[in-house]
Amino acid sequence: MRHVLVLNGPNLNLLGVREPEVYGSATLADIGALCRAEGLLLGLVVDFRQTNAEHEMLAWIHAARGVYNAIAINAAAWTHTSIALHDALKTFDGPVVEVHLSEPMEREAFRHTSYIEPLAAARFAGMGPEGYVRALAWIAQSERPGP
Ligand code: CA2
Repeated sequence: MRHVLVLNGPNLNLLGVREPEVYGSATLADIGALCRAEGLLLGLVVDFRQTNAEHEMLAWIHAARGVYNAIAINAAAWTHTSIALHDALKTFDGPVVEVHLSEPMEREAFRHTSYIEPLAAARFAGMGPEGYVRALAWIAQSERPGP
């Protein structure tokens, strides 16, 4: 079985509780359950995590090398600020897929820079929790052995 690490950054633990007009009504636990269920259908084991501590996110990425086949990440605000996250993701040996619930490019100018995008193999944004499903489907098809 292929193993996928799905990472979520700061404040995403508040999903479904605050700002439903921006991020929808699904909680992070709902999205985690959706990802695990979709993973079963796609033949992926999904490890779904969230942290508000950047050092913890960096440690998870460092430890992912050689353990997980791919990373899907909604880095939340760190997307727009963290060169440390960019550098850590660069050390990972599998594909990195960038995910956002909203489309940052259609929001405030300070969200228009992504430090994840230059190293992301794919990006899904602006489709709510479906973006996570699309990321897993992309990972499943990208790693399927050729004919
Ligand atoms: O659209 C996304 O998924 C974002 O990554 C969400 C981040 C934002 O900084 C990015 O620009 C786009 C913010 C996550 C904060 O989540 C909250 C959820 C509920 C209430 C307050 C914040």
